[in-house]
Amino acid sequence: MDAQRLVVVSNRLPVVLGKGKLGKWNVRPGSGGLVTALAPVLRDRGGVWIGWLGVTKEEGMKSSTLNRLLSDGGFEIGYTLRPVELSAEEASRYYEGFSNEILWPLFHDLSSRCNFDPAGWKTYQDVNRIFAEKIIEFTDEKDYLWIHDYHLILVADQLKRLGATRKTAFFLHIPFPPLDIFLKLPWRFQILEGLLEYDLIGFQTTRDAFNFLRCARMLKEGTRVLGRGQVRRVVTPEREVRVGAFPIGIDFREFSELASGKEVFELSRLIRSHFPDHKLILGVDRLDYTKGIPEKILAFAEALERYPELQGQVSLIQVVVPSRTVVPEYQVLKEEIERLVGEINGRFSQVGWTPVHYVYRHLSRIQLVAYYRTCRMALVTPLKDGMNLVAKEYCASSISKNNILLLSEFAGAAAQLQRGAILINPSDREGVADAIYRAFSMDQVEIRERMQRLRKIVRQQDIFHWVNTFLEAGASKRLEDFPLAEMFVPRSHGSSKTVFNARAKHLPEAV
Ligand code: GDG
Repeated sequence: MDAQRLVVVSNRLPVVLGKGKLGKWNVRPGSGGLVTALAPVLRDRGGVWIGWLGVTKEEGMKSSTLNRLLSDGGFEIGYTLRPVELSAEEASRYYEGFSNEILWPLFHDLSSRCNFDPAGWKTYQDVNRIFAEKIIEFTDEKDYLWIHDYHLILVADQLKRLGATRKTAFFLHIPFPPLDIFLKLPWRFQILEGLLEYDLIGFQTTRDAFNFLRCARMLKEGTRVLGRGQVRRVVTPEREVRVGAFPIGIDFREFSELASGKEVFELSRLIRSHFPDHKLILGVDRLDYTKGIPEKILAFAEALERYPELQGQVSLIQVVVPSRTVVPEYQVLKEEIERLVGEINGRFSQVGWTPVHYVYRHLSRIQLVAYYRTCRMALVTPLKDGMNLVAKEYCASSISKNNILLLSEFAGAAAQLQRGAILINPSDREGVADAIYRAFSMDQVEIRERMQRLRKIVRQQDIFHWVNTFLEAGASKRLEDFPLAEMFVPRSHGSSKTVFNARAKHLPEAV
């Protein structure tokens, strides 16, 4: 291993394991914010991605089968996949327990939803150590480690405890809470100290970075924050860490090109034909209480009530993607959403018009982009969100520029998109209802100007911009400075030979 490689570490690998009809295991690409964002970055870079597959040791996959499946998958995507194996108990306490019942709600300012069960804390540390051990096995001191998200805050600390020296950077995809909320965490000092073991810590917004800097100053004695601008230096009595805001972007070109393609065009026509002359509002959310789905449905009902002329004219298509389905709280949320949809449809439906179309499943990328392209308005209502990629994907797919984005003030994306989007407070039901009505009354020139502004920002600050600014801050490198993948064409595709993968030039789009 001569050259420095980019090594991504995240809770989940970017693929999911499933069983086919004959009971044989197979791998499929994964979904979710982190995977959608990072997959195009590492593609063809010949780096390594270390993570858990979402299948526990007890589920009985042989290590040899696992490694074969992953090496085939890695060939196709141009980087190596390295699995971390967890037992059912480890997965449950670390992932469902500590990560998703403590850190997730707390960091989204929803401390009343936290279950501060101390059992999860020990397992969280153990699993972070297991990740650190895998990192030591699969990387060397030259590699650049980029560790992702709240599941893995203690990895740098565990690497140090195991005596390993690595260059480490951490990116938090979710918000970082203000001091008074962070203080509620029983393990606040350990989590803070753990973060301070990285060389660079990246947040989605300056608000999150400032929240963290304040916590560091108040909770760690002798800490000073130096410098100005995007990246600050945090000097503690033991070490120096850099901290900055790096708003994540999307692969704008991919969404824009998909939206212009024939498949999306035809699907878009089909969707339209089911809603003749109706104005369509779109909601796309993972099933999660932070996404404000009930609040959105209630605000839409409020709009129908306050502005009866919208009845028979406007429909909400709400796509909910199943997520964390084993957690009882998420099942309760699903039932609540379904009850609300039923109530509103029961109350307002007319012959030929149903107000809410509810889709509870994972859509293909083509279907998703077809909805983005077709719907006149996207209603994005998180109560709090690190960034919210759906808002950006909607803009990238709005090739006709006749679409309107209504965006929660509490999404990280609001900081970048506020000049083109209509900002809303999702808890203000009447305010959102008024905004929906006003947006549909807006003149075409203003709609186009707003969408053009949005598309420009999303295009300029895309996923490659994000990764390059992060790598420049952390390693004084850009993505292209890491070696291109040297890929061996697998035997089944002909003779075994080495090829070099070249990424197509990243062309700007006229907006
Ligand atoms: C976390 C943070 C932050 C959704 N439905 C389908 C589908 N998706 C894809 C979207 C989008 C992703 O899932 C969702 O991303 P979000 O950003 O909205 O939300 P989280 O999953 O909560 O992500 C978030 C993100 O990390 C990145 O840093 O923005 O704040 O919470 O990419 O396209 N994809 C497909 N079918 C669907 O039905 N194919």
